[in-house]
Amino acid sequence: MRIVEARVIVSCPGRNFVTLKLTTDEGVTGIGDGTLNGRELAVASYLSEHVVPLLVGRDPARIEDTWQYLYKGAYWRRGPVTMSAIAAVDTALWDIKGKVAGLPVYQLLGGRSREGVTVYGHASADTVDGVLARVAEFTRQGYKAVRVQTGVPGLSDVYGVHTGPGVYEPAGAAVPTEAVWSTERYLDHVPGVFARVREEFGPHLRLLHDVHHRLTPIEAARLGKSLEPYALTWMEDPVPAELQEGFRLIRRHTTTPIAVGEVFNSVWDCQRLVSEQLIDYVRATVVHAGGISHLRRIFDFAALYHVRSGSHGATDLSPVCLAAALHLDISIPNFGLQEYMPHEDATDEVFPHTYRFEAGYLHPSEEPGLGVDIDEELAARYPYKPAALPVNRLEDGTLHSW
Ligand code: GCO
Ligand code: MG
Repeated sequence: MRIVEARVIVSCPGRNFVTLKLTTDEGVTGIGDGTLNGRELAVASYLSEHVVPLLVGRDPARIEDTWQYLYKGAYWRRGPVTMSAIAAVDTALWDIKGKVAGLPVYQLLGGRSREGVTVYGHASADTVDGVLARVAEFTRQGYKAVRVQTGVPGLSDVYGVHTGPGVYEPAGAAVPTEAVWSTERYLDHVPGVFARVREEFGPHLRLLHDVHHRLTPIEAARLGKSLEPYALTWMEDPVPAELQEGFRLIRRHTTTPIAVGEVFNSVWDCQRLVSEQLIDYVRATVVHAGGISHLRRIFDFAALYHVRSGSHGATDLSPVCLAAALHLDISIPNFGLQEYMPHEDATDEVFPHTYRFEAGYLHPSEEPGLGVDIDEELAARYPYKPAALPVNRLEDGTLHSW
């Protein structure tokens, strides 16, 4: 079998997505997600200019060899653009392999290790009362784990607080919008929010919080310590993770578990964090970490050190990425949690899929391959719209992490 066509599809059904579609001489197709929020066209052009010409004529069965060919063959290794492009190819090849075998991809990865994939939902609101109502809705829908984010008094626009039904990341403007950030106000506010949530929902609901890279190690240590009475499942991205040694300082001070990795692209980005047991969950994802093949390598490495998976699953990753993540989640031994935010209807229509949510769990598709497709005609009706993520500035105007 040979690949005869590779097409890069950029579409904006609610938000921008980059999808690679491969077709073989026997008419089998496979798709992979290559979306890098806010930098989509860099991956689209990397794929169409530098990767597509190398794929035509290749044997789609040779997944690992193709991965190595694109990784080592580029000479310039790693980085989000390269690794998202490789991920798109890798995911599409697993899709093809599953279809050829007549098996869902998780069967090719070793089969089921659990009955369902436990997911966490996003409860957010400007006020604490508002967020309590949102958490209650999630528990009614059967969620076992909920991420809690609220507004911070004195700050008008804070990461992770939904601005309306179905609206998530405000990647709306071509030029980033700017918000004002105050670490002092934030650290003062957050422990009280979790005190209220625990008081209302008791000890069993799993609670998470995303710090979104905005603290220094000692500030994160203080936050982790102040959250200990509320037994969080994880505190996410407490500091930017370029400085892996920084986590030693956090670890010295708190037993609040730590999840990191949504901006990681390779096993090398988490090598020290994992091998020194400085984190508890690794949040790398199929699309940004080199596809199913490389993410499985990351999870296998993590398993040696009692680190579990906690894959990123925001709506800026397409349903193709989520479908692929579920095949890994159901099969790996060290699964932790999967982030889940339902996509908007327009996105789901462009990417018809057969994974499903039920009572707090997602279930991967049982169809051969990934069990997700792209409706190209519909996709063409949603042209690309430039959209950047916001930036944060401190009250004095200094640029800060968003
Ligand atoms: C999460 C992430 C997202 C990112 C987004 C960036 O935990 O879901 O932090 O909210 O901000 O994926 O594009
Ligand atoms: Mg996050």
